[in-house]
Amino acid sequence: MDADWLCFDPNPSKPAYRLPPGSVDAHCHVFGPGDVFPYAPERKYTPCDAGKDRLFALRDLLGFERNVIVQATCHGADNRAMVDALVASEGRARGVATVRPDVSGDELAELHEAGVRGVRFNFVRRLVDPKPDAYYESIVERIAVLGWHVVVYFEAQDLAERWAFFTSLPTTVVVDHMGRPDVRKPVDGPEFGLFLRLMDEHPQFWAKVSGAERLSVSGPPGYDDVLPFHRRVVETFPERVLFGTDWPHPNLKDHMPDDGGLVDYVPRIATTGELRQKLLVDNPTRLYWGDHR
Ligand code: 0GY
Repeated sequence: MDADWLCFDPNPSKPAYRLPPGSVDAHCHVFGPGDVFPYAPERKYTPCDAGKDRLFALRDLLGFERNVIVQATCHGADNRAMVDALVASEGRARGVATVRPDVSGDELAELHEAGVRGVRFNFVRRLVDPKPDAYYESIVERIAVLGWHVVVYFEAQDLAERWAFFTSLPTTVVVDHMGRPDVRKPVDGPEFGLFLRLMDEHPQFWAKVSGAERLSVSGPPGYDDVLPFHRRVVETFPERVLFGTDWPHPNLKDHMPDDGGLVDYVPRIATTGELRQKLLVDNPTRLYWGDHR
């Protein structure tokens, strides 16, 4: 089956901004190739093949040293493509997996050995059919003992409904793309205010200041409408933010970003060297390469 969204930019630019040594691209994916690692039958979209070799070439071009590879819904709970990339990275990538409650202890141990340090719960309705809370709670019981964290992906309008569940989680919780704010609304308004309150009142929450290309209405090259949201989170919670390219940008239908341009966006949201060191190096190193056992 052909991909039903745009393919990633095959010739991204080399960024003008030079990333600090040890920088981590903390949100990216590998897809397939589908003839080796088939896409999940229950998937809601079929991606372009975007394998590990392309990801590692992009890492080197952009100036990152490491990656966090996040399992996407098109591969379901079959983590083989991601694990294959982790092993091939020789310690330069960590992973976030999708597992089901019946995952065995041996499977979890193998994932840990390969470099997985978290599970992802996706609540975006166009991507998955969400399950009852008990489903996710039974997974958390299994992974918390490994020192893993939970990554959640949801849309801003669903945060109030999920608040009690999210804040009951006993692990660190990382929020993808800052909980997808509607950037046509004010950064000081009630919708984004609820997300900022979550981060403020619950210090176990972290945020990925990623997804400019998918949250923006004004679009490239500046993503000027997303910028104040990202900057607010970086400046308010500098110890609990991560940045990722989101390569290969699944489900974008209007434009594909230049990944070099996304790196050049970083100094605009993290405006001092100290903030950039935390965002790009110290925070992801602590969360993904620290000893959480
Ligand atoms: C992202 C965003 C999207 C897709 C997924 O798991 C996924 O399929 O996360 C999206 O469509 O917004 O971060 O990859």
